[in-house]
Amino acid sequence: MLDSKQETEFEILAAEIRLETFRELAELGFGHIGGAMSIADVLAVLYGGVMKIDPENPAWEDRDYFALSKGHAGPAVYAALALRGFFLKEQLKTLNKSGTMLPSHCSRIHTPGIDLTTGSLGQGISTAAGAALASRILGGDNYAYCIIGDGECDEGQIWEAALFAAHQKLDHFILFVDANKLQLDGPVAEICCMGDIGEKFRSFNWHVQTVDGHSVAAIYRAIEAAKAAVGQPSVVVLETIKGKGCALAEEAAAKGQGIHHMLFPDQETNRREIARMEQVVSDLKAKRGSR
Ligand SMILES: Cc1ncc(C[n+]2csc(CCOP(=O)(O)OP(=O)(O)O)c2C)c(N)n1
Ligand SMILES: [Mg+2]
Repeated sequence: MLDSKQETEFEILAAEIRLETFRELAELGFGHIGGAMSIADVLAVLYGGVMKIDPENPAWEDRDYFALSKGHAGPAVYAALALRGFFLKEQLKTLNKSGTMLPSHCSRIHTPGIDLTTGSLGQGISTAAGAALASRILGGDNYAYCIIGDGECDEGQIWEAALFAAHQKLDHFILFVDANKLQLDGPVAEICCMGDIGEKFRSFNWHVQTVDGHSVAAIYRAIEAAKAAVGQPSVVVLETIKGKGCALAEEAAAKGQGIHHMLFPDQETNRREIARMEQVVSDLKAKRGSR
C-alpha cells in the first residue's frame, strides 16, 4: 500500500528529476527534452523506493535491474541516479561533454548505476528480458524493469522480445511503455500506427495494465499488481504527455512545434524555467511540511 506521505515523496522526486534534467539540457544547450520529461514520474517511483538498489554499490549482485530501452532519455535517468546518490549532482553539468561519465545515451561502461547500454531502439528490451531470465536461472528474486517508447514499438525486435518473455514466463520482468503518442518527427499514429499497444501485448500473453503515467500512485499500484501476476511478464502502458512539466516544451508543443529534441540557447529563458521548476519542488516540499 502507498500512503500519502510516500506519494508526496515520489512527487517531490519526480519534480526534482524534471528540474535536474532540464538543468542538464540547459547547460548543454540542447537535448531530448520530450521523452525525458514524460518518464520522470515512473523513474521517481522506481528509484524512489520500488527498486532494490544500493548507490554505494551499483554492482550489488542482488539488485534489481533497469534498462532504459529508449536510451535517448538518459539524462532523466542520470538525474534520478544523482538524486539517489550514485554520483555527485555536479557531474550532471558534464552531460555529453568531452570526458564525461554521462554520454547523451545510456552507457553501462561509463555511468555508475546504468545496467545496460542503450540508444539503438529495440535492443534494451531484449537485454532486459535476458537479465530477468539470467536472474531466474541463478535463483535470484530480483526484478528486471525496462522502459520502451511507443514509437520504439515500431521496431520488430520489441515483439521478438515480447514473444520470448511470455514463452519463458518471465514474471520478474516488468516493462513500461511510455505512451506519449509522439515519436521523433510526428505522431506515432501517423508514422506507423501501433493501434492498441496493450491489446497487442495481451495477445502475446502478457499481463497488461494501462495507467495515468503522471500519477505516481497509479504507477506504484500497477507495479504491485504486476508483481502479483505469476507466470507472465507484465507490461504497464503509461499514458503520458511528451514534454510534461517543462513549460518551454509544453508551449512549443501547443504551437505545433516538435519537442523530441529542442535547442535551449537563451540563458535568461533557461534561468526563468529553472526558477519555475524550483518553485514546483518547493511547493511540493511545503506540502510535505504541512502534513
Ligand atoms: C534503431 C534506431 N532507429 C532510429 C533511432 C533514432 N531515434 C531516436 S529517438 C526516436 C523516436 C523514438 O520515439 P519514441 O519511442 O516514441 O520515443 P519518445 O517519444 O519517448 O521520445 C528515433 C527514431 C534510434 N535511436 N535507433
Ligand atoms: Mg513516444
